[in-house]
Amino acid sequence: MRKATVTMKNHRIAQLVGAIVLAFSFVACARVPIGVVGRDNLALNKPAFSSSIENDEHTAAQANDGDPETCWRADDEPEDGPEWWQVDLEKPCDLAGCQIRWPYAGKRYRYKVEGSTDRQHWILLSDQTNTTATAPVHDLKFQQARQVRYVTITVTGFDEGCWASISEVKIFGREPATGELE
Ligand SMILES: [Ca+2]
Repeated sequence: MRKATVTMKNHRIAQLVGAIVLAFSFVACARVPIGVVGRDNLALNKPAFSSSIENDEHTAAQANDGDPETCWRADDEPEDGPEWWQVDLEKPCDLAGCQIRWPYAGKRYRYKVEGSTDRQHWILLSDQTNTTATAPVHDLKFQQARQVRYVTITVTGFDEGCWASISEVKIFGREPATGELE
């Protein structure tokens, strides 16, 4: 009889532990975003262009070479318009957002991000022309960025003491399909 009672207690304890494990599993799963933003950086080492470069040590390609220590830097010559940096993702992608790393912390960079399928018609992906952010890393979400192949970041203004320059741009797609870029 005593043995039967002990066995019953063990069974109830096992049930209780199982219920707790199951509850934690649900909580853990609920916190994991599923298939919304791809992890791959679609811009990494893709063809890059810019309105100008300061010198060969700061080319457009250095803003998407995966190295936060290298950067694209525009020249300081008067231009017809604002300086810009552009990447060709080499195929149309549905984009979720991007991350831009600016060279200097504590400085305001004002800019806009635009996307295009054909390099002719552009849509505004993110308007930061009035931003007051001074953090070096900006994470931006795109609402309607479908079939975008080209992404351009146009620098429209910056604080004194810095200039049009970007350390690194990462671009993220929607859905796990981002891994199909090979
Ligand atoms: Ca870089």
